[in-house]
Amino acid sequence: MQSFFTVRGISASSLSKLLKEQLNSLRERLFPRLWTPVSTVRTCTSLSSHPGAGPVWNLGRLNHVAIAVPDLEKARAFYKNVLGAEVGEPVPLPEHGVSVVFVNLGNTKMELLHPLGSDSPIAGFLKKNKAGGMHHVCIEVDNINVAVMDLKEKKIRILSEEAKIGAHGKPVIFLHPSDCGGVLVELEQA
Ligand SMILES: [Co+2]
Repeated sequence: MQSFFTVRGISASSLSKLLKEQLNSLRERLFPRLWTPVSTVRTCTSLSSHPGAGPVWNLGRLNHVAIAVPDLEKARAFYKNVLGAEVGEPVPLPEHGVSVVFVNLGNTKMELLHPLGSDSPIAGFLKKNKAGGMHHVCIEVDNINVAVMDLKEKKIRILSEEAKIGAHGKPVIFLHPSDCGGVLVELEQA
């Protein structure tokens, strides 16, 4: 639609086009690296398969951050009494070789892990990190089996052949830290 409003002989539509072009070139100069399309971002709103594109999986919420601690009671007391967090009792999980204290943070939780039994997966970690340290982060996925297939295809190393039942009774996998920016990443079926 043609506008009759003009500024010094320039119509409103060409003025707005001119301004838009100026703004875009300014934006490209100021934020060259941010000036990329965001269409590749996947969210959990679409849980179905995309026809023709093969099965898909989506990353969801941060489920927990796991911290390996050399002294579970001391770590529990720190989060409870010093930081004032909502902290549970220690829970022995012999099938996973750990005792766990859950720290509830509202939007996510932390898990304080301490070795249990002779074959604990975090004993070696504590040997290398005497004061303890961040052991892994756990992110939810909507379809863990499809995630496994897709990640294998993308040459991301997975620490088990297939998903196993994790500490919350749900299937989990662990991705090799060297393929994930130096952090052990656990994916858990939501
Ligand atoms: Co975990």
